[in-house]
Amino acid sequence: MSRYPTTNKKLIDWVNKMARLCAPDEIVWIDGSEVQKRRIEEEAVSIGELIRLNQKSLPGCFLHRTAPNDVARTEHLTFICTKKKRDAGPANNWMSPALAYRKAKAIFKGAMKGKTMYVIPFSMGPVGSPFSKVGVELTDSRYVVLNMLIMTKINEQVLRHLEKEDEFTKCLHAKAQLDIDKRLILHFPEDNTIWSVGSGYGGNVLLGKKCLSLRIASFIAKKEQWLAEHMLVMGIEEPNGHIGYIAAAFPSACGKTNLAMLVPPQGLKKKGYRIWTVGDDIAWMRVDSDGALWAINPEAGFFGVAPGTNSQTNPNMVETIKKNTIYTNVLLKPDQTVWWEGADGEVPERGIDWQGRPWKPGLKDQNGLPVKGAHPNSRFTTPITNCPTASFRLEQHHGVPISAIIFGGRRAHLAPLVYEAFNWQHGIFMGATIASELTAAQVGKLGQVRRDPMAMFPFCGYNMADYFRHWLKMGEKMIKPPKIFHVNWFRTDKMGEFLWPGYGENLRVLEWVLERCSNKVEAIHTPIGYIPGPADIDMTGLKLPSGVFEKLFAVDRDDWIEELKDIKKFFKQFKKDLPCQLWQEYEGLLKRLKS
Ligand code: GTP
Ligand code: SPV
Ligand code: MN
Repeated sequence: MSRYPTTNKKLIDWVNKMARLCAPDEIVWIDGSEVQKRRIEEEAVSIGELIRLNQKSLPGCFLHRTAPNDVARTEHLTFICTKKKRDAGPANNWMSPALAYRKAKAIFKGAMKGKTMYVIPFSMGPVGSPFSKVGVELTDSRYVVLNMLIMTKINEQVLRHLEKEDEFTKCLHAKAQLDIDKRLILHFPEDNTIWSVGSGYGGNVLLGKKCLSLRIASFIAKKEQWLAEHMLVMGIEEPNGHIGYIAAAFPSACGKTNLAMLVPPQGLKKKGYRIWTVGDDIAWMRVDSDGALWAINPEAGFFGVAPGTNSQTNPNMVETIKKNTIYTNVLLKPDQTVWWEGADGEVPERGIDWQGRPWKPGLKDQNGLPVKGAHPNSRFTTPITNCPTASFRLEQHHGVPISAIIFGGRRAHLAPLVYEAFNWQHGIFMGATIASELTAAQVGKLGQVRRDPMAMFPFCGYNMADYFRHWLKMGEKMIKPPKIFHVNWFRTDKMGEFLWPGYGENLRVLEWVLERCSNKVEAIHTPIGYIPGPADIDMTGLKLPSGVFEKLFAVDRDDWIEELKDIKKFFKQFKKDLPCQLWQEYEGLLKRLKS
């Protein structure tokens, strides 16, 4: 038998070339088998890369700790390496391909000495679907291998596909010294290549996720006329059996996972709604022959935020992560189970924190600040098939038809609970002007508001001005484009308390969204878009304090005029490249606000 499970010469040559650079002791091809997975788990446990959790209460579950300086995506070390700087655009860090390869080569050189290089052929999306893309990741991390086994499709079919078609995304990863000064996350869209070195954190190293499925895929999607988006996809089944599917883009740690598998609140339960989860982070969408927009989730698992996950906020996720789950940077309890801030049950009396240090409640650091048991960006990796609400259409090659597109963010002030765009072009302006407060999902200043168009600011693999133009053009390709909405679950009162209870209650808003899509309900015209009338959101079983509903939907003209100044500044950085339609929308909004 050949040394390789493939005859794809391009693949074999590339693996050998990268092996010469990284100098591993051996090369192991990952085949997706249970036997091989078990062996890698054993090895990871024996060298301390994973901790086996209590197999009675958490069968097939493990804990992993990353280096303390390696706990979130490092956007300042993430680059788009196109030949021309203009093609990366002002919203991306850019490096010339020649310099990027040279810099990274110096770090990759010999980085796998004494280690194994794993070769992971994977598919994003069902193999053979017109949506799907194949990649191959080379890595020296068993943690990456085991996560990729959950997050992507790895099996015989992928290799068979590579026999017929030799195009694939070349993904190279090495932990190297895990030194932040020698860390680079490089994308070469023109070469269909990703190089990531010096990190062991999810978003930096599970290269099928943000790197391939958003940055590289968005670049391909523009060329091939489809959309690769930072969106959840969910179906809402009405009692008559009709399922309305929505796609929603919120920035990192702003509620996609939670919305994608919500449980209908008490008051709406009797209506008999049922939720179907298609995806919680990424959507690939195409216009099909019927002129409608269809979406798939290219991922096979969730890489979800742990803190705040409990039976009240997200009972479906609590169920999902009971087995075959890898926990990262959470607290280890004495009974070998796990805990995080906002988990179910009592706060444990003691445990081992995410940095491997003894922990107890009330612990303070040198500055007198509380020490968290779990890192705020601690996460779990878990198969979507574990999820009680997993859609029955996950394997369908054409995906699901999208009725509504929703944009949103974390805005303590300004943005109402929900408003609807007047039309597609206005909706693109709405998406292009999303702003949100920074969260623990990225290294940076927590709470600071930044503009995050379509929640893609850190993930667009090309010039965002061209990206906006692409969105505008996609609207023209559809016979009946989805309606576009904006939501904000995070508006607060003067005390900083959330005005809206969120989570399952968000279904009340989605109900209005779907009713708007099927023209079942009227709306009120405001300068920023349509909002629901006071009786149009079903509030059965939910009592908001008096005046709160009005606060949730208030549109403050002065605040919006102020906001437009920031939008103008943001748009201006794209200079002449920004589509004129967005300036038209800007002027239109300003005029409506001033009239
Ligand atoms: P990424 O995986 O980083 O892309 O994030 P995500 O958008 O999937 O965010 P996720 O659903 O994991 O939510 C992140 C945080 O927001 C968690 O701490 C949640 O508890 C909180 N959250 C989610 N939905 C709501 C909501 O409706 N209201 C409020 N107040 N908080 C929410
Ligand atoms: C995000 O930050 O948007 C995530 C987690 O979904 S990561 O995969 O790390 O990017
Ligand atoms: Mn995300």
